[in-house]
Amino acid sequence: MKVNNKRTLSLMLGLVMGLGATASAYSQASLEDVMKARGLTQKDLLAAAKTYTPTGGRDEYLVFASGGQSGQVIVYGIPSMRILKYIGVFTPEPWQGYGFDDESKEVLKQGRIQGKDITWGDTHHPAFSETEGDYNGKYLVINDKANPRLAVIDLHDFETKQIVVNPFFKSSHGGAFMTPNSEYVMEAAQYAAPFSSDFVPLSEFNDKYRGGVTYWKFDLEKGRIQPDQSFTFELPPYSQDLSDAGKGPSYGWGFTNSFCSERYVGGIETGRPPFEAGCSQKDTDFLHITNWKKAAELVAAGKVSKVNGSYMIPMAQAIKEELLYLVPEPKSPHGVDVSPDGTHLIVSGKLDSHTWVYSWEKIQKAMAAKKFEGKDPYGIPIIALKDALHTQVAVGLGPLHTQYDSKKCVVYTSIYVDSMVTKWDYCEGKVLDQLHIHYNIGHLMAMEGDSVSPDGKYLVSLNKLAIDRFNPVGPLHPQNHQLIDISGDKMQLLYDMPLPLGEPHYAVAIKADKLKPAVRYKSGWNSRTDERSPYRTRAGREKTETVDGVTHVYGTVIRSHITPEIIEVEEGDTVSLHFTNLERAEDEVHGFAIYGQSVNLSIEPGKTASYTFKADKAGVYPYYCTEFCSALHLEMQGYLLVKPKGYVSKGGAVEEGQQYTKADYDKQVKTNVETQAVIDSVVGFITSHNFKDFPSVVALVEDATEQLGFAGEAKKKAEDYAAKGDYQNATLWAGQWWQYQVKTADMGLRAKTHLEQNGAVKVQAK
Ligand code: CUK
Ligand code: CUA
Repeated sequence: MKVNNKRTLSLMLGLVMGLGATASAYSQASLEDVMKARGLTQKDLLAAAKTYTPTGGRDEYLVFASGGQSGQVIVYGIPSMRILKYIGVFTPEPWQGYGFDDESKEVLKQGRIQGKDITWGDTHHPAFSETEGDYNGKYLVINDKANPRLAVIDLHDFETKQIVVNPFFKSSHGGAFMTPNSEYVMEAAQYAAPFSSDFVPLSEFNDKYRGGVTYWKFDLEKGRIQPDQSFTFELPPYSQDLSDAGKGPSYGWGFTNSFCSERYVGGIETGRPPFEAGCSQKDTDFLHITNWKKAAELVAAGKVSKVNGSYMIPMAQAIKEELLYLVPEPKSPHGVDVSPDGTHLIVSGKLDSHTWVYSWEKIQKAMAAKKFEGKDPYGIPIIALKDALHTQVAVGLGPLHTQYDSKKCVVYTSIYVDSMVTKWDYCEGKVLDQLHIHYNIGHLMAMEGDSVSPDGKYLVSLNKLAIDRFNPVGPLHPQNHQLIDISGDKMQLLYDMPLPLGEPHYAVAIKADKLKPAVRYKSGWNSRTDERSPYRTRAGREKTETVDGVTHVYGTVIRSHITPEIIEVEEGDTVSLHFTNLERAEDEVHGFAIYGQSVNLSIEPGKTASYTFKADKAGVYPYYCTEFCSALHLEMQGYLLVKPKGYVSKGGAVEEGQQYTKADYDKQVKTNVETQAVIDSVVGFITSHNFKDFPSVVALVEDATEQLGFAGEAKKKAEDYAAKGDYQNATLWAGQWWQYQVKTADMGLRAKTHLEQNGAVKVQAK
């Protein structure tokens, strides 16, 4: 340990004297040499220059992408395509402690289906909360297709706060889609099923199986879905697919696609033609148009009944109240995308080579005139195609989804079968450009593309296959997100990003400066409920308390110790550990893991995280911090001692490994005095510069000052023991005093380096 001390100190001194700032040895090779050696073209170089982000640089946009089968959300930057975070949503994720601490287990518990834990999700469509049709940067909602659920992520800390389960559906794909003021989140069913959880034979498919679209009430203030104010439209057993909410003139309405309006039920094993044959017979399927605004008024007026404990509008009522209409749409449609001004809708049929542009004005006229071509088998009025269509454009084979540019009338459609993006003009109905991608594009996504004011600039192609794009890693290939520059007339492919997680379905991108994520929590915070935790513990108030047979440990973590360090319980006890991170410093997270338990806590500054378990076997269980948080991180440890029932202590104190003398104490004090000189010189440097102009340096200085305060407390203890001649305790406390000095110096040096590298200037000494 003494050797270690010296090394750390000399390193610090070196840094102070500027020895650590070595001149960067740039490669002597010229750009031409590198291009030649790596076989790069001018075009490659241009693409690289458009995406390359130097160290410390930030991205202009942040993307929130569905993590597909991982049940997570992936956050990355544009144009760098650097991955910043995987957010645990429907699936436990140990790094974040998600699904391991008591607090987040409560969130996952909300997502139980018929009492069963579901520990994964098939995430498809993320949506930002909106204000007047623009992303407000507050919340993100995403669906789970496999189990019809939605999750709410707070963008203040990028954590999942809520999961809701659809009270009617057995799967859901057409969510999440936000209405323009986040009034509601749309979630449409996919595979028709009975609304009850009962067995219903397929022979009753037409009568008892149902589709639907749920409008989940969203409270933008609280950032939570309110199930008790949400309502569902009962829809025919057509397989509802994607949705989109109207805006501008179409505000108050929602649009939902469907496929398999043939209502075909397969049965390949009994010789019946498969689903795929029966579901693609008709030339058209149905676009469902629902009036959520009027429906909400009916709910508020008490005119809608509850089924399964939730408001449900039966088809007959929706027809009678003029809330529900159908319009034919191209064969096996997939995406429905409302234009930013809300005047047009673009629908693509996977089995048609055209995109169909609908005019909301025409649709409204037909509705007002009650001009219908007939009714579907459930009595829903059908508006004739000619009374709704603006134009059809041949864009390529297998069009899926459409994104709107910032330029008026310009859109981009993903072409699945032909593996390309078609840029076209929906006002004029003509193709403008086409770009091949690799391979089989699904969704595509433009910057702020779902808002009323898209930014254009970049497009991401979310591909279904990667095939030969990357180094082979076995039969399961990474996914491929391709970045495309759409700022010019011609689209330019810039970058391939492999994502080794789940299938990319949809993604949304927001201007990075709209997000204002926190650096720390308010002290003692339950981050999942966003309330002060009842287990919040302040420095010096750590305690153990048994309430109703549960041993509660109110602990704290701060560099570099866990309080308490020894926990003693008896075999069979239920133990509930609660740790509050006392740090205020940015990025000073502590973890917590314990032998023989499936737990990792991620305790960010200010957070209180808990872990409750039964200590069912006597034994010794070491625990430790799982984040390399400081030079003394490895020493951030402790023991849980589970004593056998009825164990009687034989007495005796904790054994001392090493005995210390006055000489040891004096030596430690000498080190501390030298370290203080280092600290003073760093402080001198910082205070003689305009450090207050650098917010991150101000934060570091605050942290350093706090650590130095702790050093002072330890110094006092050391000196008191020395005065009493107790050199054992005096030396140990002097060591602790030095630990706090090291942390202070660490912060101080980081601040000094930042000032040096960012052009801080000398100021007049006061
Ligand atoms: S989806 Cu269209 S390609 Cu929106 Cu679930 Cu995957
Ligand atoms: Cu805290 Cu390592």
